[in-house]
Amino acid sequence: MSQQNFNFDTCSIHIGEKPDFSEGSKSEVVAPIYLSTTYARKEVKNPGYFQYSRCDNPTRFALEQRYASLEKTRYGLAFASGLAAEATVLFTLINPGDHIIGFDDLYGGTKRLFNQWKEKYKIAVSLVDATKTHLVEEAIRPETKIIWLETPTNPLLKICDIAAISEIAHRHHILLIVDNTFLSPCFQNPSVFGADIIVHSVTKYIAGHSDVIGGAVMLNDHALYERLKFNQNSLGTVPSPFDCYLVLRGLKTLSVRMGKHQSNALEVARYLEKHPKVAKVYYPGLPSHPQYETNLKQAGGFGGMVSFEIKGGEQEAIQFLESLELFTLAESLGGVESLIEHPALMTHSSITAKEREQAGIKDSLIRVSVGIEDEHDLLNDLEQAFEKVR
Ligand code: P1T
Repeated sequence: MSQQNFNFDTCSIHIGEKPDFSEGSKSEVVAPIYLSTTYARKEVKNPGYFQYSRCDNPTRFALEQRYASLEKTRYGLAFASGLAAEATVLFTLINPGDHIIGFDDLYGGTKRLFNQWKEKYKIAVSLVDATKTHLVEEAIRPETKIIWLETPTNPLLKICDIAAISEIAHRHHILLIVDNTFLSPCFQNPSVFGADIIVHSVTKYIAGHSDVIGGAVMLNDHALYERLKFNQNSLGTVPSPFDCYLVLRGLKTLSVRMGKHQSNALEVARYLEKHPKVAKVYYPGLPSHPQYETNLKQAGGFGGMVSFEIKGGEQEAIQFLESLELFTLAESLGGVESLIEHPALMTHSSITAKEREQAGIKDSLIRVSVGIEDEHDLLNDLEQAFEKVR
């Protein structure tokens, strides 16, 4: 049976880690961590496939094959962080004078990167509310090179229509990039809906245990892959072999983890929706979410991220966050443990107050990465913290 025909759960365990029965091999079931930085050659003019570990490394090679299989693309590339992946994509595609269209509710670090590029290379960036597809088309200029989306977005969990925006992008010869971190390839494959490049902060669900910083890029176009691979090497934005091993290991349980993240998140969202001290809940799995139907159309799940506005403002939010005992007050998301944070003061503090206001990130907003602990323990912890808010 060809590996091409395997389904998601099988790919997430096996692709890239096929035992090698050739003579002299140890036929390992788990990919070894190849630490050697360089590879010997017998003849000066005749190197083997592997030469120097920044260019190619066998553990990374195994991971890159798995990335491609999970996102249903031809190619996968592994990076040292989500932002290293993003910076390599920008470096490859964007030249001075170019124009980028982005969703108005992207991760703060992505917006900071755009802002740096804007100042240094004199490019233009338009951030639009991509839940309204027509606003994306209206923002297009002759010099627009890429459209950059997240769906759901970080932290307001807005959803956009990938297929509709992809049709617009391609009609105007623009590349569509989708950051698929929040749903992971377990619940959504943007390439199936026409996205040209998929990026991930592997640090989150893909690695899944809050012990690796990593990034990924997946795509189908061969020429573009060659350019990105060239820059992955020339910029040196590669992950270590040990990190690649940890991600290969974490990926084996991705779909089991995502199922529990999601069922716990739904419980938390329903609980919050009924709570008298909560002003608003953002979760794509609630029928009250404004783009609930769009998400259903393109994704197999809603994920484990929930955001909400507490009644009051910054003071009440801080009081609540500092009263929690099981939820850990920390940036990041997607690990097995529940994390909680204040976007305006934490993950999105790197953008200006004006940008936060435009995106709708209020001082009362709290973002929850719902882990895979027992749901009753999670709800009890939220309840005791709400009781401490005056
Ligand atoms: O942290 P890093 O692996 O470099 O990934 C950056 C990144 C990219 N895209 C999305 C959607 C992200 O959420 C992130 C990182 N986000 C956090 C650290 C956070 O707490 O939101």
